[in-house]
Amino acid sequence: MDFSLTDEQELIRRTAREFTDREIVPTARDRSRDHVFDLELVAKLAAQGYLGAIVPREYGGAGLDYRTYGLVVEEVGRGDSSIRTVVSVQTSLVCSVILKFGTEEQKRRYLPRLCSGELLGCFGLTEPDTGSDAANQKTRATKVDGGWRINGAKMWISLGSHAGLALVFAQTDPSLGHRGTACFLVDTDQEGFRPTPLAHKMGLNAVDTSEIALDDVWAADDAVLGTVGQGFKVAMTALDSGRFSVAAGCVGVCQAVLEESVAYAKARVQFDRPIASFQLVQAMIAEMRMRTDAARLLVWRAGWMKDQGLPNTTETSIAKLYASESAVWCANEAIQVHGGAGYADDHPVERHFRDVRVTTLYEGTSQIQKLIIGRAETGINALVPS
Ligand code: COS
Repeated sequence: MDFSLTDEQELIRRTAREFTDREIVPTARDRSRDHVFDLELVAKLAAQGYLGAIVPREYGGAGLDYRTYGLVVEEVGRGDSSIRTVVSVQTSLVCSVILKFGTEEQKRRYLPRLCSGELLGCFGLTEPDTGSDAANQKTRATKVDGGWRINGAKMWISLGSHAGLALVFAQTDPSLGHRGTACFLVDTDQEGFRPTPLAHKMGLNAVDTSEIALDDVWAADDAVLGTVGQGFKVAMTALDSGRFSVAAGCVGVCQAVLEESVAYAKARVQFDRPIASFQLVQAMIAEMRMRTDAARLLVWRAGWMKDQGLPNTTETSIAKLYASESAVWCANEAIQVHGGAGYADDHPVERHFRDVRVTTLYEGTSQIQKLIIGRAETGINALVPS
């Protein structure tokens, strides 16, 4: 693997860095304070080509490879994990699987509008009683003339109240287990699709997270993504891309809190010296730097493997596990460097800490990532009773 970036990658990275510093960072505190999901900012992300970045140009995307997509996501994540979540959901959880499993007609109908930001998408897998055990969908899809009726509920759905298109995973035949699951491309503009934004989250205040009631929701036969029975595979494929994107965003958080900590430690004077001159402060900064570098290299490896077309589920889980745990660790440590000042939102480290906490939970908890990695190493599925 070549660690150097091409001139084009350097340019895309620098452009994303400048965009983040100009459009995202200055408003991040207020959007978090006021719980504002800024749709104008989302339109700017789309104009930059960051929604659907990996979608080929013929479908309206930017046609980036995964390594380059990861650079963009890192930069956006350095500014604001709420806004990075929009990029990750739209690009990885929604566009990537329409691209992979969609019919030509489905791709032409949805991808250009998703990439342009005209349409937002959401990913309806998690349910009130179905989290890690994603194969155990309680939402039911019943076959009727010309299509399907879907009943159930979804939980913790990013963009759920703003999406015009929802990928809804539902069980069509419980006797088939995960092989009975289907993924439906659901038009949210119907009475039975009822999202409610979740209030009182710890972080990610500047992006919508909703629960969704599904009451006789309609999906026509041609709204099945992939085949009936292929839904679980669609979900896992989406998560292979989504976990990569979360990991890249977490590298951005590591970088942000490292930079904030260094700047603060050099400016803050105690005992007549900048606190950056104290060995115990330097030890914290050194470990933050080490984790940031290691997380970034794991993300680059996973991206490189995706671009080579190599199997990469394990390496993606390793990147997601390490980058998310490191981002939580680094953000916590950055607050320690800031002392009392880090406990209020005058400094971004407070927001990064609250926002990044969810990354060891969503798109597969750290425990699930360990089971995926452990299974790959041992050949034993710890989730199946022996
Ligand atoms: N890509 C494509 N297919 C995959 C896959 C992947 N990464 N991982 C598994 N599959 C397929 C398997 O090949 C298998 O296919 P067959 O039906 O042909 O046999 C099927 O999916 C079932 O796989 P497996 O037996 O590994 O499923 P498990 O029920 O053991 O579940 C875990 C595996 C735990 C890894 C999965 O349920 C999971 O990721 N859970 C966490 C869910 C999650 O991240 N939720 C957050 C939602 S977004 S906020």
